[in-house]
Amino acid sequence: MTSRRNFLTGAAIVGATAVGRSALAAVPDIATAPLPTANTAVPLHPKDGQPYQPVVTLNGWTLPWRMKNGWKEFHLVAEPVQRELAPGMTAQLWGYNGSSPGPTIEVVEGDKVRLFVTNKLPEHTAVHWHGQRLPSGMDGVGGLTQPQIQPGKTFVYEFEARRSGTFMYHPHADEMTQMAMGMMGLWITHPRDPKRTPGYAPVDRDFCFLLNAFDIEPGSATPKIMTMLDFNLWCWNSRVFPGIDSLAVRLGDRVRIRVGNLTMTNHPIHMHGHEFVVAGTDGGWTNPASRWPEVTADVAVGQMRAVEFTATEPGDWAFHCHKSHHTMNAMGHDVPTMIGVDQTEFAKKIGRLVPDYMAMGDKGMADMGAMEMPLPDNTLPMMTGQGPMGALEMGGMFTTIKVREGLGRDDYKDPGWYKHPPGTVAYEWNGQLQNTERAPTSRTDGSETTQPAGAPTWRARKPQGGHSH
Ligand SMILES: [Cu+2]
Repeated sequence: MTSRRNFLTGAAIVGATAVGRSALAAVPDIATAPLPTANTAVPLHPKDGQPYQPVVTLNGWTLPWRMKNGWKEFHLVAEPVQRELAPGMTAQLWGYNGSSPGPTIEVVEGDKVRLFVTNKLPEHTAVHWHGQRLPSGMDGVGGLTQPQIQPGKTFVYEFEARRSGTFMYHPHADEMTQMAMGMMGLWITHPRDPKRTPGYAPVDRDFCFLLNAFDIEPGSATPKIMTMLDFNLWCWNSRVFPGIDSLAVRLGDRVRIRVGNLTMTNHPIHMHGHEFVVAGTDGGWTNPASRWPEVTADVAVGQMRAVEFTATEPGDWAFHCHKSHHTMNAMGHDVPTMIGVDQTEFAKKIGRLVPDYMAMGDKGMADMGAMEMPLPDNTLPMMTGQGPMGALEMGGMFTTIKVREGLGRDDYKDPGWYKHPPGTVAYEWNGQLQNTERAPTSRTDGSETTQPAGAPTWRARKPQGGHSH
């Protein structure tokens, strides 16, 4: 983290001299992602214009701008990028300014925004500004509202940021390819007058990220773009656990998390330890009277949900998609269910033909988390990530919200694992166990029985070879 801060300080000095040069230029400088590109950058506080609390883009960064004659000018470059999805796997993607997703764009309601878009892809593109009110011709639908931006060309978009809220940008040209390759980004419009913006309330920490998915065959690096549903890498901002940074939150902070979905399926985003309300969508801030408490918010395809809560509970709280397949990864879906199948004899026979053969999954898939299996290069195992209590058995849309006392205002670095107060951790029972009693089952005639008629008897094979009923 220290090295990243040093780097950012260095970048700011370089940037200051570069701005002097580019102030004379017609097109703003091209900012590229700070290195390492997959780290969460410190929030970019506005150096001019209206003040606001900047967002923190999870494993991402905010695009610097320049002011020119009353316009806030940005320069996006659509280009091939390399993205580390998690340690051990780097993908060949398409993105903007050196990263996928592209940098977050932050403006203030009422800003006049000018965006230069340069196409360095091998095919045409166009950028759609999802959710914005703008002139139809600035909406970025290639072929409908503008000609496509051909390779090597630069287009200019100009519009006023009319409404505060959370938006997205993505190509509206060969979307299937370009979004499957990772082209997307977030756009935040901060309110000009926070006190007079219905439904809006300031927060201490304001996080944002996009849900995206890739289908990359084990051992390769380029997504398969024809995949419609059967993706094998479920990402937040093109990262999978344990590559997704934790969200560091100070105890007592009011927190907003903005989540946009540009995958091909919905994701019920679930938070442990706290309740939240959906305070905003890509349509705007919700009416406070319309809100109800939730611990899971379903984010449908092409939707954004801004959830808000007060971090009152110290600890390491899991925060993840509730579709269990989306918190795991790779391996594909072709693995048969082997639970309860005794593979001993089968494995012996196969072992004669294939010496490295391993029987797996007969007690569930949890063994896989601790097992180091040989994998092709540039492949993520199905479940990795070590927690303080053992293997975490997660590998996709999963991270933790780390609520701690006394964090600094702009301190987002990982505070390490939570130190539980004595007597607050689930523990093993070492006393006597009573015989299990079956609850009585009602019959339709009103009489009761302790055993349903014709109930089957189960024989489960225990790991140590013992038997029980
Ligand atoms: Cu999901």
